[in-house]
Amino acid sequence: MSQPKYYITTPIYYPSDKLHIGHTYCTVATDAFARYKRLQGYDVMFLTGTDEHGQKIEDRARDAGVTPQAFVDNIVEGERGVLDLWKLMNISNDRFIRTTDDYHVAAIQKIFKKLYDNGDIYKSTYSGKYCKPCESFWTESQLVDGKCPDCGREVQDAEEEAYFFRLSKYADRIQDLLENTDFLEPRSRVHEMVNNFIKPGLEDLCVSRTSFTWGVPVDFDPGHVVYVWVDALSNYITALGYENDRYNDYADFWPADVHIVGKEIVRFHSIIWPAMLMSMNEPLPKKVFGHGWLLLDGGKMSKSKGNVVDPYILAEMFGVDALRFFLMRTFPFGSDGNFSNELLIKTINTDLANDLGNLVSRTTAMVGKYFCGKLPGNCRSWDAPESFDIEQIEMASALRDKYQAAMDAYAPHKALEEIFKTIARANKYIDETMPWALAKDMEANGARLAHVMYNLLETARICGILLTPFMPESMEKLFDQIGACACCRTWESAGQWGKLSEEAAPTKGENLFPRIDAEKALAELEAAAEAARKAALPPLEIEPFAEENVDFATFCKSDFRAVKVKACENVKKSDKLLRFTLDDGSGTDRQILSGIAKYYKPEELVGKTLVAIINLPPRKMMGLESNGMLISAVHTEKGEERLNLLMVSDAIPAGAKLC
Ligand code: ME8
Repeated sequence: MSQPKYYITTPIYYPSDKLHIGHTYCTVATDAFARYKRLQGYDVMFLTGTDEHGQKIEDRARDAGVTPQAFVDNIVEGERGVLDLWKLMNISNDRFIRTTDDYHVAAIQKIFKKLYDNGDIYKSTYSGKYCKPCESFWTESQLVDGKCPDCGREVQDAEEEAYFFRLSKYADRIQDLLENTDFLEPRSRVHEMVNNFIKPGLEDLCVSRTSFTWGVPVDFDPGHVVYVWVDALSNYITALGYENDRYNDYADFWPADVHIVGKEIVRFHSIIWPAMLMSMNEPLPKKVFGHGWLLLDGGKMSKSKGNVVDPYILAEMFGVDALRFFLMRTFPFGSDGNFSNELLIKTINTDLANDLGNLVSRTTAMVGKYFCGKLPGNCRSWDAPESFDIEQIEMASALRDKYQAAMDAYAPHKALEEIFKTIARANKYIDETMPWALAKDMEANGARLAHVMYNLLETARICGILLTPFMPESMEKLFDQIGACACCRTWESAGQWGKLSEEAAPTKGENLFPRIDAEKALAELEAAAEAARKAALPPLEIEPFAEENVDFATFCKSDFRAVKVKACENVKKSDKLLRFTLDDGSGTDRQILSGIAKYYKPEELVGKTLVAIINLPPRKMMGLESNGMLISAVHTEKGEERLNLLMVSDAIPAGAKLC
């Protein structure tokens, strides 16, 4: 019998910045579903990739002084780029598409032409706002305070020639699809789509642009590039070989079983994408699932807010599996959730180090201690089971079905909750059976103790199988420690109590999930976040320019002179002030106090020729009189204020006037 097929996708990522924990959340979830289906015996196609066209990328590349292709290549393939991150996170995608791949670009041109030939794409004019200096078109909603979001200057009304897709034609069919099928989940998203977008009237969609060039060219009308969402959404079929010869899996895998997407792009996947497929007469995906966002301090993470969480740092500190587990265990998949380092550490310590880790290490240690690592035969059954024996066995035996129901409902957090209830039950079972008391008289209680151990190992085995999609590497270690052979690591065996061989030889191995010292870890994370915040700051900032003019006569009143430093010392009891004794050319020493001790050592300034304004009224500081002010240049670098005293050539005599 041929294996059933299963096709699952993640959104393809914009490589405009490095990916953060929010992106990782979506891909880890999809990976867990893909692994779950493989465990069940499906022939899975799991697709992810990158969405590399559009004005944003073109602009970012220009800012970086590189070509758009070089820019995206660096974020996708470069060090700690998208590919590196998915490898680190153990993402098991079967295919990776880049929308700049030649086969995809050629297929997009064919798809655009197909929509055009079907009469669903027509030429018209797109009206928007235009910023002349930037040569950029903007929509009303993209403006910031009514001005260009890039340069802040005034914009003007403008029109550009563009192609439009007849989205309005499909409004009724899409409303029916959303309301009367389970195409879109969770259900709450259906109301949002219908009420916010369809009922107010679905407008035709602008699907080509002429104001930038970084996109797939419309081959029958030079100067136009295909709208980035038409390009991006089509990845789900071009990656299977639709309208190209690179792959040949369309017949096998389309329609997709599910597109997993974040909530803000549900609109594109549940309205525009089905309309495009309807126009092309292709089957619709079976489901779109819109997950929630990981929030930080109640808001969405974004590079511009400087509040992104770096998955590399977390994976390196806590381990890939622990991070994957935390993301899926903690946040209900369809809703938003607040990320915090405290929560991450608490979850790892409670669930993994305490509950699961302890269950495995205590059990394998006891088998080692009481039975030299080998249980006696007949340990599977027991003639006079206690109520807690029965409860433990029944709970573990029923676990797979409950888990399956939760996973099939896209509720991985519920599947994990069931597993951890079973693990908590097993730890309680140790307290109830008191193996250490039984071990005091092995002759009388050895068989009973062996049965208790078997029940614990068997519970760990079943939980281990069901945890594999979430923590693949750690569960391999768990299986090795409890002595589970290949045939009792399968999906089928997770539904069968008693599959672990009585011949199994458990060994206590390394600690699967070491306990985290929360205080130390939080301090390290805070230091790493601070370093990242600093790195994200603009490299150089200067004071804004004065808006008001001074008249020339006023300016001429300021008397700037070259002064030579005769002596310089720290002012007692002040960590800010330096006291300068200056030759200003008058024949009498001038004293100036300056709050620059943070920037200079007094001795390094002696002999230098500086600039001072000398006709400010005298001022007292720390009991000393200051007659004037030394001129310095101030700017900010990576968030830190820098100051440089203005020093001029020593050839300039003391007292020379600056004008
Ligand atoms: O949207 N929490 O790409 P993208 C949870 N290229 N998920 C988050 C998140 C967060 N804090 N931040 C981002 C795009 N995501 C398009 C997709 S598909 C044909 C084209 C999720 O890189 C976001 O919801 O901006 C989306 O599903 C995914 O990361 C990619 O976002």
